Amino acid sequence: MDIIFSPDHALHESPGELNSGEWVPAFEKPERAELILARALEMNLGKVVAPDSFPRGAITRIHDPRMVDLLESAAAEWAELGRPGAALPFTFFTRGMRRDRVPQGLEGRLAYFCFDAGTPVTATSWQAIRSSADVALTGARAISGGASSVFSLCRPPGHHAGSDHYGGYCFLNNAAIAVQSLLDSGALRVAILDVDYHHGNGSQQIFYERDDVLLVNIHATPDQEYPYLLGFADEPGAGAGEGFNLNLPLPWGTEWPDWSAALETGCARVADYAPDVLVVSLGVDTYKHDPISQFKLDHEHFTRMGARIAKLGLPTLFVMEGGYAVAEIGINAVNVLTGFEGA
Ligand code: SP5
Ligand code: ZN
Repeated sequence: MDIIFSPDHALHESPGELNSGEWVPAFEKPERAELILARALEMNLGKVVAPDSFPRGAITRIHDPRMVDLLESAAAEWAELGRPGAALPFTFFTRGMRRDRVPQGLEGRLAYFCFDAGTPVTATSWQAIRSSADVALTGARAISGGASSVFSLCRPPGHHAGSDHYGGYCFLNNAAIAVQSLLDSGALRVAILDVDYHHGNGSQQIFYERDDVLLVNIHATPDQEYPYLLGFADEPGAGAGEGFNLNLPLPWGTEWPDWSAALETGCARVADYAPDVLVVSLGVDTYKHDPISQFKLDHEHFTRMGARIAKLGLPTLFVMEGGYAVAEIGINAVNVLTGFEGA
């Protein structure tokens, strides 16, 4: 399968993050994408294709234009105020606060649109963020054009970003932007299978009231794990979208037998929905040595995951999300893809 990749991803590099109360080097770093690409080439997965530039309108089909503006200008505004480092909020939205007006100042807009302290905007982040959306959109267009599978090697990742909020190392929801472009190009129903260790809260919020997108999420239970405030089992979708969201939360320590049972459940739901296209939000932070995660999958399980997904027999767009065991991220991510192709 083709690999859509842009070297511009490296323009986003977080200066560091808080982990258990300590300032540490960022887990989401440029090496991740470079090592996945190197492994994909080593395994002859396919040819590398540069993304095209898509109009901003493809992004604002999903995201509030005011948030897109903020991501584009935050770093320059931050510097103009004489502040060092990257743009980060100090306060966050909570119960009882106003959601009906966006404050004028930069700090206020960051507080309004950003939901965590792990997602800084640096001077060159926007170009990387935009390129990541273009990588997803280029993959979607290839699928619309008849490709049976494509790997969009997105970085930064996207599934934590909602229509009007960003966080969790994610700025724009690349998978959701791709899904909307698939629908706009003629697909009637699209399913998202999110296998990242963390719940894809952004994707869920975006599609929660829609029946043209089925979202299946397999992830660490929010009772124990980030993003904590969404991703429980009793979130079936609402309105027209009722029945089109399936959360399969699992406890810390989950190993392959329980994880693959959840995958069976999820795949059965996808098959029942009979979508025109499947988009896989591909995180490999379920790996047993992931530094911020607590599932116990090993290399071979990623191969089996890919083979099971292939059995659905659907045109499939893989969109890269998380995975922080950097030394082995290439093996794990590419195992899913070769497992898919070998099935
Ligand atoms: C795309 C993606 O995988 N985003 C993940 C964002 C997670 N960020 C915060 C994780 C906090 C985990 N705390 C772990 C403490 C271990 N010492
Ligand atoms: Zn994750």
